[in-house]
Amino acid sequence: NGHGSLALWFTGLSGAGKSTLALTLEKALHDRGIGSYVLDGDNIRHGLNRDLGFSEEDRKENLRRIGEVSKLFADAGLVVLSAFISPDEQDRRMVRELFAPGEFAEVYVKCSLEECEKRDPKGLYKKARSGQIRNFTGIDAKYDVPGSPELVIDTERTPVEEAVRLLLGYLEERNVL
Ligand code: GGZ
Repeated sequence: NGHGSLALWFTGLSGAGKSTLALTLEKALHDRGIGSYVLDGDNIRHGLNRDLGFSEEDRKENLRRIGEVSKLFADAGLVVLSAFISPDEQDRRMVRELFAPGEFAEVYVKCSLEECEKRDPKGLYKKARSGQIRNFTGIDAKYDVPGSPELVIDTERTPVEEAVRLLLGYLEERNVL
């Protein structure tokens, strides 16, 4: 691999810590002189994918486009850190298949629904429980737990600094660093 050219795909429930991990890793990579870029709901769903909602079909199209964009960033030599719920195992496989085997790794950001609901940083679980939001992942929309992710980070037990060390160790193993 040499350097760059890898997509790390973070999957997990809303509030599990995907974006936090990706953004903290991005800083650590920058400190090591490695170029990376974070894609998440905040920079994709308000722009490129503003036409998409949260039906199964829209989530699939959301992830298909993000997969293609992730590939472009990886081809440009960056470590791309894509942080999306990506609840459907088949959709995640579709994204994986866009990449060469050595260019993609799935990171399951593991956190119980109970804890995510307790964190509820944007108050969305509360709205989902009260019926103000429909099709909310974990409440009235499914999340397929990844069957064979390359990495699992349990954010209920692992502080973010330690999680970043694990991720850097993994990137070293994959000869990205
Ligand atoms: C799940 C939703 C929903 C519904 C709005 N279900 O924690 P957040 O707020 O900041 O991130 C979540 C984001 C999920 O978008 P993704 O593109 O990652 O989802 S997917 O991969 O399934 O396409 C959440 C917010 O959008 N959000 N409505 N109904 N999350």
